[in-house]
Amino acid sequence: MQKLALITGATSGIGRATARRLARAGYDIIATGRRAERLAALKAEIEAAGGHCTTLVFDVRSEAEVRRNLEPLARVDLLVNNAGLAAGLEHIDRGDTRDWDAMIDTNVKGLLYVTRVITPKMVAAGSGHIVNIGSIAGTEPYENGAVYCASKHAVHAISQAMRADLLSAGIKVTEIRPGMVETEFSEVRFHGDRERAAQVYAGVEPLTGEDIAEAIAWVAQLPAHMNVNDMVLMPAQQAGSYYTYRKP
Ligand code: NDP
Ligand code: 8X3
Repeated sequence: MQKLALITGATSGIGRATARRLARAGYDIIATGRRAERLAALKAEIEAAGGHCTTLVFDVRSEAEVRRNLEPLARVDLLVNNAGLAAGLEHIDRGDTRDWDAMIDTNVKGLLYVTRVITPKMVAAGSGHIVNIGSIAGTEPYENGAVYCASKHAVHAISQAMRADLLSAGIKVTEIRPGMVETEFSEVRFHGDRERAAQVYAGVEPLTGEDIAEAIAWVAQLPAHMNVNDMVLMPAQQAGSYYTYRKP
């Protein structure tokens, strides 16, 4: 039977690259996100290359939308919980609480809503693999990033706990925790300020969405008895949240 991969946040960056990569690996793809046109373009691209892609347009922050879209799915072999964002980069006394809500509602609650619908299907099937996209921010909190870092610390804790919860059901849980990846992430963080976003990557050769997709495709194809629990990936010029070597 054809394997089915569900990827949240497939309209851009890591999620879109993962949908393309897993389609090339032979998965049928369910690509989700809020931007319908981008999902339609991705579907056309995957199908032109001989793959299969279904698209679902919904906001992971809405439990009702998540349930309406995902409950009808018969089965999912691989769930990539990728949808997420950073919004703002401010000291705690100046942060915008709307940014905080967006990050917590998307990165934490959205991941939980999706997981709550998909895991019973995997438990019933007696197999499955969940890949949560965490971050190095999930273990290394940095100045100006309290709420984003808190949301990724939550993903780190949830990943470890759900791995234990799902162990006896034969479901693997992998957390992929990237450092700097050049996607639309910084543009979103700076509310559309492209110049400021470009500065994040100045003097560095960052990872790409394709690099992370390669790692996801690798962990997904390991033999049944073998799991990667936690994978940290960084550009060669980065050693953690606090250390980046920028070429002059
Ligand atoms: P992008 O901004 O390029 O992609 C984010 C994706 O998430 C988009 O497809 C977007 O789709 C989706 N998304 C955001 N909010 C929602 C929502 N409310 N409902 C549904 N989908 C949503 O960033 P990245 O690819 O870099 O980010 C992907 C993940 O990787 C995030 O969880 C991020 O925290 C994590 N990460 C990124 C790093 C980086 O340096 N780039 C490093 C470490 C982790 P749409 O807007 O169409 O809904
Ligand atoms: C994204 C990487 O360093 O901006 O999670 O937090 S960082």
